[in-house]
Amino acid sequence: MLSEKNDKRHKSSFAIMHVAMAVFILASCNNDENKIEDNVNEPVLPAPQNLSYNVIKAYPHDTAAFTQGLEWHGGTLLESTGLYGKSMLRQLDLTTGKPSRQIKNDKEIFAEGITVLRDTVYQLSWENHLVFLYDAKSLKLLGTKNWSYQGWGITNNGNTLIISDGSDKLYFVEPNAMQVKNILSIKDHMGPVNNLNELEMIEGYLYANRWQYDYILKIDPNNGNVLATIDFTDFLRKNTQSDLSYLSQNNSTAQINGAVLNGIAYNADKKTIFITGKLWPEIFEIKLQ
Ligand SMILES: [Ca+2]
Repeated sequence: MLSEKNDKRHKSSFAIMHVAMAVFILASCNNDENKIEDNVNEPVLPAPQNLSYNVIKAYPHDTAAFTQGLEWHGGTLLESTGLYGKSMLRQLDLTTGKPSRQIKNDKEIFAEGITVLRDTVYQLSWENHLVFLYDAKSLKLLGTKNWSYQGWGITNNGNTLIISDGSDKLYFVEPNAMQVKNILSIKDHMGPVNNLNELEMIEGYLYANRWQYDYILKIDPNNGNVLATIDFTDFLRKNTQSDLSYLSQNNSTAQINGAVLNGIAYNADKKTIFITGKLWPEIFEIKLQ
């Protein structure tokens, strides 16, 4: 796309450039950004909106869980946790925060995001280039599939898996052959948005954690434009009932830095969203306003 745009620019005459500049000035004056896009072929996105929310409830969360994926399925939460030797798929008991069932990955696997598509749980791994498939009811391992890129976050739109790899790209993937059908570049008014991590499809829009940023992005799945952000700055400290001193013990900066916002799961029946972070003491249920 970029080279195509550049070619077009090189072919432009001075006359066209002058017209384009005049249109740009006019468009700037009346603040109509769509007009800029139409006339100079240089998309200018509006800054994302800020979506507000209410916190409905807090549930206990295992402070050892390095949360990489969260999914609401069958009336409960499924969680995938990372780190070598500690990676697992678990079904959570929301009243205690403890797993009611857990399936450990082999110690050389660093697990990442999960999603449920047609009663199959797909669990990514970070750099192992493997996707693990489980029966969503029994959590029995069904097999593995190969994946060419890093695995960070995963969701689906009912037919197609949607996978992040830590870049600004989202991969739309046919689940049987794990064949990439489309690659979407995610961008906002400042340019490409990288570090895309845990994902969730909510009412036709993609929501994404961005690694080491305290907000969730709302993305248009048709063009990759960031439409809105949901601000979680200082969210845990403001909303927790727990003592957070364990996150700063032994001068463990790695632990501090690791305990980032990650985990989005949508309960379509209640239209609420579960959010948490790595090593967080709670999972929070929120509702967008
Ligand atoms: Ca999710």
